[in-house]
Amino acid sequence: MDYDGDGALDLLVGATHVDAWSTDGGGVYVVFGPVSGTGSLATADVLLAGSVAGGYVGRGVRGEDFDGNGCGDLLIGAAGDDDGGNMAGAAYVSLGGPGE
Ligand SMILES: [Ca+2]
Ligand SMILES: [Ca+2]
Repeated sequence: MDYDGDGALDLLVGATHVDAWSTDGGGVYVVFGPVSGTGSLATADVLLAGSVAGGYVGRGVRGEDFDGNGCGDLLIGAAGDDDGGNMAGAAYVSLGGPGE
């Protein structure tokens, strides 16, 4: 999936226990490609982090061009998000493109 539209595939990594904004808010790391060798997520290009404690953002993540503009977009699951009710879960879409 090419999130930033530069023609190189990018790497998505769901990390449900990331505490960037809240405890176990979770998140999805994006590493812009080309990707090779060994690296650390501490140097990832983007972290899309959940703000709901225990939301577990990144439990599922799918990259696909949902709006048909030629750039990959992200569908991100948050299994523990309670905004819609106790343990209702949530899904977020992040539209990719140049400059993302
Ligand atoms: Ca790319
Ligand atoms: Ca798109």
